[in-house]
Amino acid sequence: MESTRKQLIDLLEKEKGYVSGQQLSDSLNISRTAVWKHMNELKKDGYQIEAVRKKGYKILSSPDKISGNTLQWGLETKWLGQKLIHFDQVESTQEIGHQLASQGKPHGTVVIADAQGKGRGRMARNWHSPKGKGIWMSILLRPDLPPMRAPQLTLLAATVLAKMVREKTNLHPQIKWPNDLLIDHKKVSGILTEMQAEHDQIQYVVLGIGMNVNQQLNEIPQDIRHKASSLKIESGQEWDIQQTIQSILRLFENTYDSYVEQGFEQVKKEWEHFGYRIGEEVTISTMRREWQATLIGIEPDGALRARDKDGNEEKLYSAEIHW
Ligand code: BT5
Repeated sequence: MESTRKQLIDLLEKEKGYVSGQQLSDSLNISRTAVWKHMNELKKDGYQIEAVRKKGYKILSSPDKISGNTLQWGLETKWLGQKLIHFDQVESTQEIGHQLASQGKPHGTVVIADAQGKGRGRMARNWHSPKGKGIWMSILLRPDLPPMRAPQLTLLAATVLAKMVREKTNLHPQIKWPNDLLIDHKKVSGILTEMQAEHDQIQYVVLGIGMNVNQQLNEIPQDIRHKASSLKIESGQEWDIQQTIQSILRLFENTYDSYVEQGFEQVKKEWEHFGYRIGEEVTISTMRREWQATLIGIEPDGALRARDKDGNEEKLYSAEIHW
């Protein structure tokens, strides 16, 4: 169901001139007072609206900054992001995700921040999250799955990001196992899946997505400039962050729903389509060792299969790939 405010914005944006309060109230089947109240809410969220007696309302400009409301108005999802919390600045949306989970917030709750002070990657690595330049968001999921299937959610999220980029550009996104989205060999996005489990059941998952969107090259920290990039750098154009978030959430919901209904097989196929260096020789390292191997693909459970030069095959659940 589209929200009334979203419909109001659509009506006002369709008309180049003024739309009378009566016309809006007729089209939306709400009272004139309700129209007026909605207008005030829109103004609070940064819309500049002109109201002229006997003519009606007109949008002068849309907000240049996102908010929980503006994000939700264009959201075409059934459950994902129906509860959505937006912050200007947090330490890490992952932390907030865990807090919300322990407060019992529902499956599909989304936390988004314009900036993170202590964005984190895997193994307590740092994730650079400058203000207004990217998507820093965490999704709270309560899947009815055993803990061993949690890594599949990371792979699922990576295919969603790759599909979003493919949908909107001519670029060729690739996924480096397990959690990096690359464009032209550079990391544009990373995923961090953290889970709380008890017995043989996942209690909840906080799935973090960090995506560099509008950074220019000089806005990427120097120490990672050789291996990191943004959608803007790769596509040569500025992106609408709000629409990009909405597209990711829509694709995520669709992909997740079919994963729950039909299992991992389709995600596996999509992942392998985008898989980076599959069939090629790479260097793999774990805490204990480093070796050369050919990447074969992913297993039905999401593990990476690799073959060393003696022909021994191994399933990997956690490792770093280098080349
Ligand atoms: C990841 O870790 O790639 C997972 C990143 C998840 C970030 C999201 S943002 C929303 C949510 N809230 C959080 O606090 N985190 C999640 P990993 O594979 O360990 O990669 C980390 C490494 O990527 C760092 O050690 C750097 O080398 C590099 N890196 C840091 N910031 C980057 C950036 N903005 N873009 C590309 N690479 C980056």
